[in-house]
Amino acid sequence: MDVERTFVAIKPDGVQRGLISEILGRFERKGFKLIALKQLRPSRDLAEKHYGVHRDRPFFEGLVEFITSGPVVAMVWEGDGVIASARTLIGATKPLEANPGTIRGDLAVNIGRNVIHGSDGIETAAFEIGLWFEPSEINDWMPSDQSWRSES
Ligand code: DAT
Ligand code: MG
Repeated sequence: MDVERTFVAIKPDGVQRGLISEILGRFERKGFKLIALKQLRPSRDLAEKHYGVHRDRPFFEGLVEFITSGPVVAMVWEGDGVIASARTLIGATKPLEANPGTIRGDLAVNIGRNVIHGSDGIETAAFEIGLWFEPSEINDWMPSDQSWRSES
């Protein structure tokens, strides 16, 4: 399994509902490594680029309005297979269809307020990390228990 990096963001609803520690804790306890973290209110330009693939969808305008409505907690997590695993931890896009045990399954009911974003593939992850973070904001560090964090 390759060491990957993925972009994860707690959306304004997650921040305002006081779910930051709950969500961060799930990634931390899983064993992934946090290598970048900041809180920011995204600009419209950033939001439109981030959700560019959805530009022609009917929900696009509402999505951009929502994600720019307040602070977001933006993160980069690193680890073996972290891109797909983060998506598993997050759960299905529609919270009512997300499995119990997932973040959306446990903490959300509304597709337009589904608490968290996670990159959906290798290319998207690289694009989103570069969009949200300067290289100098990403910390390459070695936890003392690094060898416990991989499969072999
Ligand atoms: P995901 O966030 O699971 O990657 P996505 O990339 O398909 O889902 O969509 C991005 C976000 O857009 C999603 O988290 C919530 C919103 N969204 C998606 N489909 C929607 C819909 N049918 N109605 C309203 N919002 C929607
Ligand atoms: Mg997506």
